[in-house]
Amino acid sequence: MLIMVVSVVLLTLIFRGTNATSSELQKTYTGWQVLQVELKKRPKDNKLFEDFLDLEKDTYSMQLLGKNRNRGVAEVAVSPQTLTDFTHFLTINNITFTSVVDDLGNKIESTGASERAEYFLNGDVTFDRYMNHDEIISYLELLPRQYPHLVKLTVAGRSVEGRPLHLLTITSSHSSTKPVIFIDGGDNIILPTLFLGSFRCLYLPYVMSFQCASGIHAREWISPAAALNVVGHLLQTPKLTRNLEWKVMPLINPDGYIYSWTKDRLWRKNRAWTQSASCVGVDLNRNFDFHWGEAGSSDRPCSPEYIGSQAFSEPETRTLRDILLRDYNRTQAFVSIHSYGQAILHPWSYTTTATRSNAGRLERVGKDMVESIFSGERVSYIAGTFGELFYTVSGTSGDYAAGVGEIPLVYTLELRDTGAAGFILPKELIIPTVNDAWLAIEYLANHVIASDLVASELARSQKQQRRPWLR
Ligand code: 0X9
Ligand code: ZN
Repeated sequence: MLIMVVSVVLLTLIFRGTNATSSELQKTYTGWQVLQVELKKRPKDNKLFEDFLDLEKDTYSMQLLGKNRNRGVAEVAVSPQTLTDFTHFLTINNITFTSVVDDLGNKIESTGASERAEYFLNGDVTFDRYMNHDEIISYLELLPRQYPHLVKLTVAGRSVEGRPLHLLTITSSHSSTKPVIFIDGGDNIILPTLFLGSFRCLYLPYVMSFQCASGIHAREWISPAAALNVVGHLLQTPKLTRNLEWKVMPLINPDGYIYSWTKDRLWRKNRAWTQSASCVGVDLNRNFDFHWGEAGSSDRPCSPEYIGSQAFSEPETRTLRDILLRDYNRTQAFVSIHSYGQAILHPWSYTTTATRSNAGRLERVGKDMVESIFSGERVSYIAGTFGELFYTVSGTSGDYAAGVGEIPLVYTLELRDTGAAGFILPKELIIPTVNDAWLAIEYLANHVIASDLVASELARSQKQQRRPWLR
């Protein structure tokens, strides 16, 4: 019996192993075009176009790269075999389009190949080109040795293929004391205690947390680069590490990132096996348990926006969830970094009809972040909700952080560009683009620090009293 079980396990592993390597030649995109398609003002007038895309949601013949309601365009990559059908469909339906990339394969080869690592950086960092997975990890691993008092590196979980999911905790405030008012206990509280009416006013090692997650979508190579640049700046900005504890997950989807480097430059999802024998991967940004499986997501495993077999079916999203909820009572901000679209987005993404209770503040601070980017880099971003500006999507990390984590300041950064290069952002734009992210995050961090600590902490302790299980 034991021998039978062992053989079945071995056979499965061998099958999976060969399936994962030999059957997957590199996807070249030779002859694929990227078309920019004009969207109609009223969403319902785009139904025909959306239905067409939906039929082709298996990525073999077409892929929606981006859709921007605000600018009124969508970018679609189309295979040579489908091009005639698609352009015919657009023409007979009076939908205007232009070709923005005439051979995607060429573009990936010419810009993509030269952007890849020529040398292996041993623990160093560069923004002159994109860093591969191993380079990113060796940089992360050196940080706690170089900055032992500031940086802690932990493995917060494992990806589907077993790779470590790294979490950086950056703060210098381990021993600093800050005033906090709270009602009733909490296990991070130490003496001395002063009684103030019905409140106990404590001096305790307490610092607000700022969380940052990137690399959730494999093909958005600028995203982990932006997070590493933020880390680099933080290490040189004592004010921000003294007053905040930073939790940064620079590469949530390492399996997908590697796959995008080696097999398919436009790969978006993780590398989980699905119910479908031929389709791999769950869109991690559709797998969170908040309005899971609603608008803008798909229950078909071949779709790039596949939601997974159930909410939090993936180890990568479970890991991020646990980090989000662990610091529930003191996390002020959560930022997820994506590309592309040049936008600073706040919840909700799953709907355009509901408004979050602190929408006014989110909108104001979002606009200030846009201004901060413009004054530093002279490049225009837009601010608003994802649902309004782009399209509705559900099961995202941002909506979960806001809806379940109840984190006050939640933003998704969609970095450069607006579609001409899209995910294949040339290496010359890495430095200015990661600086956009830093300018926005630096502004937000200063805003968190300047906000009324006592008032916000009082509100959160009351909330925690109501929901003690969310500690
Ligand atoms: O569709 C997505 O998952 C994100 N856009 S992307 O082009 N990078 O794929 C945006 C999600 C926006 N919402 C939140 N994270 N809240
Ligand atoms: Zn993304």
